[in-house]
Amino acid sequence: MTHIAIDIGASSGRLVLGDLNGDKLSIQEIHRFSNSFTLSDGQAQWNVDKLLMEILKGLEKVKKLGYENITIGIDTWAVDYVLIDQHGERIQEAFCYRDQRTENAMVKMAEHISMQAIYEKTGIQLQSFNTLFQLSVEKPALLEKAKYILLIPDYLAYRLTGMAVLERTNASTMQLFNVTEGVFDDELLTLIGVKAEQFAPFIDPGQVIGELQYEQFKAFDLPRCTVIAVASHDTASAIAGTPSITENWAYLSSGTWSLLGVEKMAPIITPTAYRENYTNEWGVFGTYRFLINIMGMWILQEVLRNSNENYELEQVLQEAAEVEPYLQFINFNEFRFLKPSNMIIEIQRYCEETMQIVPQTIGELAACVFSNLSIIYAMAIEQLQYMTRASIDTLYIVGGGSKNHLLNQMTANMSKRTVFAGPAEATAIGNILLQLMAVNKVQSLQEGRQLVFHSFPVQVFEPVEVSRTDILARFKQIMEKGQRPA
Ligand code: ADP
Ligand code: LRH
Repeated sequence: MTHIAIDIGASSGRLVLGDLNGDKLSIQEIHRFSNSFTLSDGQAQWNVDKLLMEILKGLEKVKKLGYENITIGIDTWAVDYVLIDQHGERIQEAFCYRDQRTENAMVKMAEHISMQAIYEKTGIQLQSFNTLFQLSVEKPALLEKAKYILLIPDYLAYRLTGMAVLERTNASTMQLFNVTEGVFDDELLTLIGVKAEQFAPFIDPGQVIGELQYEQFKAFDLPRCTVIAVASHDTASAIAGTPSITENWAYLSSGTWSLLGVEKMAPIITPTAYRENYTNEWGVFGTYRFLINIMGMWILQEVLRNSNENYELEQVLQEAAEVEPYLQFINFNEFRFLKPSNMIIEIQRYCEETMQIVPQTIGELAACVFSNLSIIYAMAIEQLQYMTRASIDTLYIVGGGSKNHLLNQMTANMSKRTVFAGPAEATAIGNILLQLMAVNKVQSLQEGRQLVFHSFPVQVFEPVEVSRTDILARFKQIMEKGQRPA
């Protein structure tokens, strides 16, 4: 049996074949495609039909390679959803979490319930884009028509199998569950006018969702395909696929977002965690991901897009390395960076407003992004140590951003921690691990992580001395003047 991970992030998607040979796991990328939200009438939406088409194209390639019998698992970004009517049709296009419709949603909801009360119930960070807030601004007539509210990976699995499920790791990001009891919170559901029956039944990673419905896709030459529930939240898959073999570790899943945190067996819900906006997302096997969302490579992606040049990343990194770092201090977690109309202009405006040197060239802009991300990462590690009362010695960076050797070194320096970087495809690997566990080829998460460590190159970055105290002090000064976080 062959296992294929379908891993779709906000910037790209891929079908990856995983092959377990003895005590070595190898992966082969079969199909890759770009992804981004589109703006239609100013609304940011995902093209979910295109995503389904890319999955089918990828599965055709799998068949062409001679694989007749496969399992697949699907993971994507969290919080976004599709409304399905009683005929199984999509009621409207899927909104992207960056759409401006939720800009005032938290303020409006605060008229009925305090944000702290929501946090204490759910353990989930307060972000205007969480499903809770997205549903709160949805038109009531549309919500009433919805038989099912399906998160994106569940929706894609539904299109392939006809089976509606709510995969558990992604479910918590909706901010609709009581964190300790794991059941829907009635007060929150009532506030947004949604019923618990409008969500499909829970499914845990490792369980079978269903068989691919061949008759629906006759135009494609597809292999026999069982769809298995994996950790369908990409971040949950990434952390499952992190090669953490040391004690006292933190992770940084570095893609469009930077998700920095620790794995815990119980949630941490304290006034500090609330104030600093740390979340307790449900992970695999009863774990919690206690982490913070940091505006990660999104900033660089947008700088590159707005530059209108076709820069190679390697070239950008080289130019950034030649620029003096830590010349500007910017809190990229401010709301203004969630979806500015032009990221370059937004950065430059911020620098003008705060009377700092304005970055101009692509190298200067990238150095500015990496400098500040490394500071934000370092600060998050200190906060995590404080809140968990446990020391953190090592940072595992996974995801596409782990290929950024310049930022890896800056992060090691600023955090004064050893950084292990890679694999870049940890999310797809975590997805495959859950499939391997479903068929009993891997017995535990720990065994899976050992397997990843021994199978894929991991690069080590040791910290070197920088004027860290001064840099952190200057960043904190800027932060105090700043806007509310995203
Ligand atoms: P997502 O899953 O959110 O779409 P990925 O994990 O695919 O994100 O990571 C995408 C990011 O990885 C890019 O925005 C880029 O910054 C970074 N990246 C990819 N390849 C490289 C590379 N060769 N060097 C440095 N950074 C890279
Ligand atoms: C990363 C991610 C993250 C969520 C965000 C919406 O891709 O899933 O964990 O907070 O997208």
